[in-house]
Amino acid sequence: MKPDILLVEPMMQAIEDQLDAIYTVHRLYNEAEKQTLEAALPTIRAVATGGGTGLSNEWIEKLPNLGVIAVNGVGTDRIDLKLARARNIDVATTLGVLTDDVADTGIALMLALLRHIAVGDAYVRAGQWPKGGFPLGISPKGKRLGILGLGQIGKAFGRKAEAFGMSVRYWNRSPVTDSDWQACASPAELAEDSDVLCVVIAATAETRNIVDAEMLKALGPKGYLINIARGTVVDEDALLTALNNGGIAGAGLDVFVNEPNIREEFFTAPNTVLMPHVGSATLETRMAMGDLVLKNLAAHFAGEKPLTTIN
Ligand code: 8YV
Repeated sequence: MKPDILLVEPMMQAIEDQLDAIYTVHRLYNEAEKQTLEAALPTIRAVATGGGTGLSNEWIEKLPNLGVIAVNGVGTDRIDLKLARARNIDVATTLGVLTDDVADTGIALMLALLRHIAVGDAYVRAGQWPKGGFPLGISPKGKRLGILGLGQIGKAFGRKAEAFGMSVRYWNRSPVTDSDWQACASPAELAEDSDVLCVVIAATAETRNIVDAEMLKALGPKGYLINIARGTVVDEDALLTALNNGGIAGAGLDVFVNEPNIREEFFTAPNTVLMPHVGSATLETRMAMGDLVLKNLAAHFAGEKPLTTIN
């Protein structure tokens, strides 16, 4: 008998094939399957889900024998970790395998913003080139990069930005002992001391809207914001106001509140580059993430603690 698992959102076909070979997979993202799930709920001992999707308390309550939530990502902001612990449910992530690709997404957003890549592409396609007048870009060389949240991804972003000649400073909730970069005393001080502010901080109740109107003001009219963390860590009202009023120079955003149905004001906001939450979305990394999800599930069903349990 194959064990029953619940798959909340699609994974790569190659990974889903492996899941199907080992488990009876109930797909929550499949409307027809969702309707007939009731009978299987007590038999489900594991859930695989995405970082941006998580698992609601309502679903945790529906699964009395749940023992592990294997997250295909590193974000756990959509999972009540305390409730999971109280229920003896391990929450395991794909810590470590997506670091570089998420940081690369941030670098790509930054360069796209500074060098008008998306605008330039549209400009050439629209036959505007012969008319001239394409704006000059901004060089990253010699600019100050501020990293809000110096975890693995923040450190990778900083190292990559140094290769472009940027100087790095950061703010982190707890002291960082293994970095020579300058630590700033507060998020606002970091913003004030940055030309580009990269947000890579974990989304928690404490960091909700941490990038607020005050921080954007500190970043200033020449400052650029990059968000590769979660939409909820930025006050979107304040951000849209700052973009529209020239309060900041621009924003590169991979994450938003209420994805994928983001606020339509972003579609027309000036000096923005928008991506559909693709930080870790490369073939190689999604394969590595999927493999780790498979390993974490296998560990659980072998009676062991999943290696990358975080709660
Ligand atoms: C993925 C993420 O897009 O790691 C995370 O928390 O948000 C991303 O890597 C997501 O987990 C895939 O569903």
